[in-house]
Amino acid sequence: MKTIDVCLSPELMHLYDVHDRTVVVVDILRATSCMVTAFAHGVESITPFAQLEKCLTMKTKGYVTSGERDGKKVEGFDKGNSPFEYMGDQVRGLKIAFTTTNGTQAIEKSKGAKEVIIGSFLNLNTVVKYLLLGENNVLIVCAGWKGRVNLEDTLFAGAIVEKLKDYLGPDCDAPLAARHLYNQAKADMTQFLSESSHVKRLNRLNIHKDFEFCLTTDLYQVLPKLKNGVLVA
Ligand code: 3SL
Repeated sequence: MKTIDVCLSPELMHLYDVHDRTVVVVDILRATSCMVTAFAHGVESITPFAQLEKCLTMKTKGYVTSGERDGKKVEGFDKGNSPFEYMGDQVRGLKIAFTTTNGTQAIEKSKGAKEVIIGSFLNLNTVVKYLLLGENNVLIVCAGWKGRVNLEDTLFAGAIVEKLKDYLGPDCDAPLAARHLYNQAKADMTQFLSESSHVKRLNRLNIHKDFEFCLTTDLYQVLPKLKNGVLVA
């Protein structure tokens, strides 16, 4: 039986050997939800960066620069980190350079994996099917917030573990904890997450609609995958 594990924070990545695993990076609010939305609307590629400065230099190479720090669009960047900025005909064919507080950091830390794919509730079942048919053991890497655990990424991990429970065995207790949490939350995830730290943070920035959108399940069927450091659909 293949196995599944959950890394609850990128700070715990040193505990995991990923060279033979498929890693699913998740940052529900909002980086990986933006990436999935962007590919669903036809962007050509997204190059993730951990550092702002490096990301910004891509502007001179014809890239659209996207970025946030602490939830706010970065000065000098073309786009921020709202999924609504990645919809419609104007994003079709774009090459995007992207940096975020946690999501792109988690991608950076996952680069030693056999393969890296991008997950969100928006493409949940596409991710599940891919993991089911694939031959690798799985690690879900939750982006969290500045090294700390968050609820929304843990819930996504739990949803994957729940849906694959008959096919992938847990490697330790983190997948079990995530699964129990998801089962407790799934009837009303909006309510369950209402007191979570990042939802409060987004509310302070007046971006509650992003939160509700990012909890939409299976709106898109795209599967962003990292190839030579670049995400493609
Ligand atoms: O940390 C990240 O990667 C972002 O998704 C955070 S925020 O939702 O833009 O604040």
